[in-house]
Amino acid sequence: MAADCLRGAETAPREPLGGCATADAHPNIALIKYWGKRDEQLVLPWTDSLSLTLDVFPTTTTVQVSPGARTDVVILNGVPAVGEPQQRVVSFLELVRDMAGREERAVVNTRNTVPTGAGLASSASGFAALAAAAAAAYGLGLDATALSRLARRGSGSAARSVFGGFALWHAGDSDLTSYAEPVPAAGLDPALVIALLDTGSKAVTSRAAMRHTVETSPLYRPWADSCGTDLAEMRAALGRGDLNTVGEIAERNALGMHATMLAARPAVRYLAPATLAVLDAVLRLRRDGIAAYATMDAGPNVKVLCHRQDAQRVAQVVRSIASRPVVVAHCGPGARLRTEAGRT
Ligand code: 2P0
Repeated sequence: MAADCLRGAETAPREPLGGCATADAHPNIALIKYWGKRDEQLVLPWTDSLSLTLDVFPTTTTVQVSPGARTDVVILNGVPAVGEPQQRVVSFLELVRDMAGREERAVVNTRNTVPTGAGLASSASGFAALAAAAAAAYGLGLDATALSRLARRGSGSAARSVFGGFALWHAGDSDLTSYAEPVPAAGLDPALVIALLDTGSKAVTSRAAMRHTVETSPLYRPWADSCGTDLAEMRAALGRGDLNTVGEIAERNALGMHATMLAARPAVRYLAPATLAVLDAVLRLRRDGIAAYATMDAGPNVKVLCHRQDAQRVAQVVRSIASRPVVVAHCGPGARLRTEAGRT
């Protein structure tokens, strides 16, 4: 793995930066999934999860504190946000203001290069970037662990995007004990081939779907219990740089998560016919001796984990099956503050 990937997030300096800060963050894809909260308010999950932060689809967010303004303004890709997306950002700013003992409203300007709400982790990069920028703009001096806790409050998976490379989010049982940290992975530098089968917004948000799954699926508890074993085995495999075992565990964990949804009442089904066609192609690649393993999130898109040197071959096969765009991603960095932009 590139040394960059092991570096923690570059976080806010202790001195306030004069009320404006810009941060960049990347999405992460979970290899051991987070699916289900024990506490909705604090965003505490039932299970630990483990992810790989990517080097594609960054989010860049600027937070400008506006003394005298009566409301927060949220601009998403150049358009003022309204409704739930706006409310989530405003609630998050309230949290930051409470922590900072401040009251001024802010202008939040976000550029998201990942399709929003398509199961491609836009909320992970989005809230990791917002947490880093807002914490700096309001003068909070947070270390990487505290920043991960804060990002978690915006969106659970954002706790992991604070870090580059592989990150483990400890479920914990309180605000203090629920945060992510980097995980070493001896020499592993894999690729993730992303099949963009459908980049439209999903019909059911992951937040609503995971709540419904926890409440109604008889398979939820057995899957959550299996995550402990999956995590222990995956950490061991990462420690010895064993991509085959990492991939096998990631694939079974993702299929198990989707099984919990399919067994929910009524079922939640994110997987589409094209998803299954790519899963078949992944099986064929394995039969041909290529280490390729699939994972899917709250959407039909498939991410195929493989060795860096096999990525183009895998991408070619996936593209020919799906006739849809394919993006090859690698290990990416944690959330970073652009300090020079912050000194206003
Ligand atoms: C994950 N996903 O571990 C799992 C796998 C989707 C499937 O984290 O409610 O947007 O904001 O905490 O983080 C998507 O859930 O949910 C997610 P909230 P989030 O990546």
